[in-house]
Amino acid sequence: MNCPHTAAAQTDPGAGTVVIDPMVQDLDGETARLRDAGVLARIDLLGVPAWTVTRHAEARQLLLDPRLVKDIDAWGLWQSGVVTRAWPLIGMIDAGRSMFTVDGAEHRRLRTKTSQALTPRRLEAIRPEIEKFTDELLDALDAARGEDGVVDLKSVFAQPLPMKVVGMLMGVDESQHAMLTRQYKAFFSMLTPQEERLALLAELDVFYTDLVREKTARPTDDLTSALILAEEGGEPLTEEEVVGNLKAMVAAGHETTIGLVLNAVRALLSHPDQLRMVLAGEAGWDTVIEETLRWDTPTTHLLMRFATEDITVGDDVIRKGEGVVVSYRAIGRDVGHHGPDADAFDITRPTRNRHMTFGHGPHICPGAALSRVEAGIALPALFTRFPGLRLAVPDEEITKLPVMTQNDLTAFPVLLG
Ligand code: STR
Repeated sequence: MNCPHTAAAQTDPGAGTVVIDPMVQDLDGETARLRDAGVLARIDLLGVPAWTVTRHAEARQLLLDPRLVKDIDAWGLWQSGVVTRAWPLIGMIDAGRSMFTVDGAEHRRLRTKTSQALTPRRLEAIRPEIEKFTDELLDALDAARGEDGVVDLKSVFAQPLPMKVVGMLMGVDESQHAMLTRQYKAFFSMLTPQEERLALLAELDVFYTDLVREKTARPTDDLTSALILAEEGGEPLTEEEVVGNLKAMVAAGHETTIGLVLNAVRALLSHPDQLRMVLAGEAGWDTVIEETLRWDTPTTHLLMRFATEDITVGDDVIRKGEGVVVSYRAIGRDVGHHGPDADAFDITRPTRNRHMTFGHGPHICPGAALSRVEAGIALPALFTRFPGLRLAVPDEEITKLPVMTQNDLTAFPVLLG
């Protein structure tokens, strides 16, 4: 697609380059093309060239390589002004100073408190609250049934649940959840004009900065307050750093878990024999969660890292200053790692737990355990309450949102049975 917003739009993607479709019309076809393009593939992101890594082993190696950094100032196309804030994907990279954008010792300083707050043990304390949110949303689902019995599982259940959980963790009031849901939907959608996206990011910055100032004046029992409070020996984070971490947590905690829950329900409804196994107790819900994470990853492409030196991968060289994307969907479908049937959903697959959907190395998802707890509560509760749950339309009619980096469904109409 030609992108009128970028200076790079004039350059034709070369032969062998996979053009990533902003409308996400054929995600499986695109994933197969990426896999066929090699271990490292050249991609075109709305007129901007980058590398992507499509294999498990090489992605693992690159994610451990300190020569790849997240600092946008290491990007040649940014330094030269070819990529500007007019590029629709810029918000995925230039997201302010936080644990998402910094490396090395500074990264550890920004991240430690967050990862410590999200260990499986610490999460046990909030399990009852997640169960309560789940029950309330199941009631809401029941009540939202239309005359034809149809209800959208996304907007009434899968979407509000993670927002409530991350809102509680970070101390974001319920009254703001609808606003945040609306803003993130517009942020991720490629149909949103770039001026509008930049405006909403600026509004969100004001919102989060106000929230951090409020918590600084009156700390409460949440992770945002914990990030603000300096502790003996520990170096306090600046206001900008707390704001950056807060917005990273809300954006990541909200958007990715929707995908995990919906994709798991969709996979089970389209593989009724496997749903039967789980309901009969022959396989655990954890097998469904792990196989969904591998097969239908919430994050399709993770933008972006930059080479601070030339890096050789097989026959290719990533030149200093070039950008590298990690294509988690292609990696989950790596036949070299998961076997020749990698494109099949199979909860009994031996490599089911050996996916890399949460990343690897220093930036590995700090919310991984939280998302597993959320899905581990939501999925069994949903199928226990509504054993006759089924899709209200043929599966082929379910569409993806026009979001290039996330794997997100437009809606998920169901009959509760
Ligand atoms: C969205 C915009 C913003 O304000 C802050 C961030 C930082 C964290 C990012 C988030 C982004 C986009 C979705 C990400 C998340 C971290 C994990 C999540 C990339 C850029 C994933 O999809 C894995």
